[in-house]
Amino acid sequence: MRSTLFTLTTLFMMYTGYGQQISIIPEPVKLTTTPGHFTITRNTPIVLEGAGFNNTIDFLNTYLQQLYGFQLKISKKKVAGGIHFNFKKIDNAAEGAYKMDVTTNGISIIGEHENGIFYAVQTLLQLMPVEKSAALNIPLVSIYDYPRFAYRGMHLDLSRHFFPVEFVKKYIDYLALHKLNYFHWHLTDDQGWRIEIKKYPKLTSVGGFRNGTIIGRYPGKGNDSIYYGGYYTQDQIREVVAYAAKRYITIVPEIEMPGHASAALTAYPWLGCTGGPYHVQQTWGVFNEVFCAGNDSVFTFLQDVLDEVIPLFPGKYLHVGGDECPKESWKKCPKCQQRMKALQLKDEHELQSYFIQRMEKHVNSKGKIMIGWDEILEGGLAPNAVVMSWRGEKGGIEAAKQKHKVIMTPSSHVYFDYSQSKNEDSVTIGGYIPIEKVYSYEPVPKELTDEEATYVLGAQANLWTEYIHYPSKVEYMIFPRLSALSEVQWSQKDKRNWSNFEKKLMIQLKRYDLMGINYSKAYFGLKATILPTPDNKGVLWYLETNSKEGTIKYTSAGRYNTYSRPIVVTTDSSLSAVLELNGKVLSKVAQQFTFNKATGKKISITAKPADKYAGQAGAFGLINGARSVTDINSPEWLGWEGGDMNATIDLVTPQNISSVSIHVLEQKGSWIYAPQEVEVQLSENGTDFRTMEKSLSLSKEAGTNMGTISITFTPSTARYIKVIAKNYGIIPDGQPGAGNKAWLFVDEIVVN
Ligand code: TNX
Repeated sequence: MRSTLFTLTTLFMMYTGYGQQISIIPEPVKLTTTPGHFTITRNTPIVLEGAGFNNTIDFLNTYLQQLYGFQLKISKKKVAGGIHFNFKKIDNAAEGAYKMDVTTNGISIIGEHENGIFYAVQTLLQLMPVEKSAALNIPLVSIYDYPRFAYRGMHLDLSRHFFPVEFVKKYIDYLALHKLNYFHWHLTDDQGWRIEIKKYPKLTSVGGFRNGTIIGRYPGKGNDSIYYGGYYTQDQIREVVAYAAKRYITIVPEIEMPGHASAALTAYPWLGCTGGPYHVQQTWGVFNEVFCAGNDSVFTFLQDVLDEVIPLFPGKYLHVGGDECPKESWKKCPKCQQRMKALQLKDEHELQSYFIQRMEKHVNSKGKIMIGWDEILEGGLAPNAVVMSWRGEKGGIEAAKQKHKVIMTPSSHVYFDYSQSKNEDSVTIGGYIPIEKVYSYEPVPKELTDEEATYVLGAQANLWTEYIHYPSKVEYMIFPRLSALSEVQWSQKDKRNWSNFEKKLMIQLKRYDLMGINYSKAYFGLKATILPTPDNKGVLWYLETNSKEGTIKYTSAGRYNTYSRPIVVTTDSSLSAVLELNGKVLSKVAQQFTFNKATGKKISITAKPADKYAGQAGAFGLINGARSVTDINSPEWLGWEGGDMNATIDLVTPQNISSVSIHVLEQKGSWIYAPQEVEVQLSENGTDFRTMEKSLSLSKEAGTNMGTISITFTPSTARYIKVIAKNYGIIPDGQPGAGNKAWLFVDEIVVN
């Protein structure tokens, strides 16, 4: 028996008597430790007190074989000193609960269900040393654990880029190791149809391949003209489903409708409103090639497709997409218009809603629950649908208030296609979601009452693969953010602690090394932030790193200096810095500063930008002397979805001013528009403003999507400058994203 005197319960990092760190991700509900350890050797028996442990034992033995070079044998007899598996009821715990006790006499694992036993083993793997040759000393612990959320998902887009079955299985293993239980398999989109449908073979033979792919970031530097594609046969799908089931992972297949349908329309042009011809898309974005909503044969086709898909996936959910469906072609299509008239639908949003509701009836009739992206809220929600909230939390909040189940997957926190570093070398879709931002995500929005909160099934991260061509890049994008995600999904809210997680992460990364995983080292990179100086006479270039090793050096006037405190910048300058270890550069950052009368002064804005484009150090980013040099993929941008920029700069002292300009992004394919109009007002006291001039002429910079809007006026003296940039409004017909709110992106306001 263990003496409680020696039992140490702590939320924080733990060491065993032998100095081995205990680092379990996701953090369990309850963990107590005692000095000492139990050693697993090749002779340690696995003792089964029941049946139904095969999946778990196979997983454990495969892991041991791969990492430590041996497997364990199963003992028929109840011998002491082994790893004991047993089923027992665990009171008041959620599905997937387990208990594990490691004593000097062996390991006891109990669970209520098979998945609990499986999760216990995932925890056990994390108690093993991260050095290959070390003895498998397992610290003495007692753990009681169960998940916070029933839905713990991770998505993978196989349409934009295709990955072989072997890699999909590896991906599933990664999810299992982090105690996730849903894999959202995005199988169809504009750039490729990836699932065999026997009744419609052209979906894959034609729709599964494209004649080229855009080079570089959208809008791209040409096309590689390489025939590209692939698909999964139904046999392969069954194989993957079975593989996932052995890891207690349910696959949610996604068959996109009514938008993102170019690949299907290319295969069968009669599915579209115009009859084509269509082509499998070679670039990224949102396209007007959508399923016709006025033609009954289209519904028959989609039902046939689902009738082949549904039997392949035993899980209860089927995802029908529903996102980003432009209404262009429906507006021009006589059949769609006829349908709207006949059903007295007031607009195309109601037609989309009709489309989804009609499909839901079919899905429900087959005993499945339909999931859709949050656009399915527009025009009326299908009665039994589960909503995946991706455009922030809004959709999830609204759905939960309507008593619909929701899965939170906001692009502000869990889009793993976004950069995890501010100075990312490789091409990504944009944005900036470092691991700490993922970790900070709370899936239950505070706007919900306790009762409404029960509709939140859980959370999921998405990996869209526009800019992810190879498995190694998939790993780079999901790791180590997957570790943070797993605590968001599994751990109790009061058990989540960033500084504790940071310590555990150091061990987790070593485990990833042991497993040969290609993870991002952004966490250790140099981070640069531009901050105001207390006297508003310049800006501070603040450098930091989480790396315990290396020295930060920066160049100034052509020579290296060791960084010790924020660098004060007061004039135009070009700075660069490195994190250096033994002459090797681990990470680098560079920044160009261009000064004007507003740089480093004070600023306030009325309407806050969107969470995911909130800028560096908030609104100060607009007057920090720094601009984006890399189009959308820069943390310099502040972005408003549908809203205006209304900024007031305080120059601290009155100055003579004759021009104001703002630097903006115009990338229509990504729904980002230059403002309709920019207005400048001046004031001496900050209350009474006089309007100077308005301007709407954008002068574009050659070779980029960026440009400047300048307002010049008769020189005037003022201390306060109000700059109002009016959002473009609703995206016009004929453009990608027509009918949606345009984004306004601004990175700098220049006053001269
Ligand atoms: C939006 S999230 C999409 C995808 C893109 C992704 C890129 C969603 C439902 N639709 O089609 O790949 O953005 O981040």
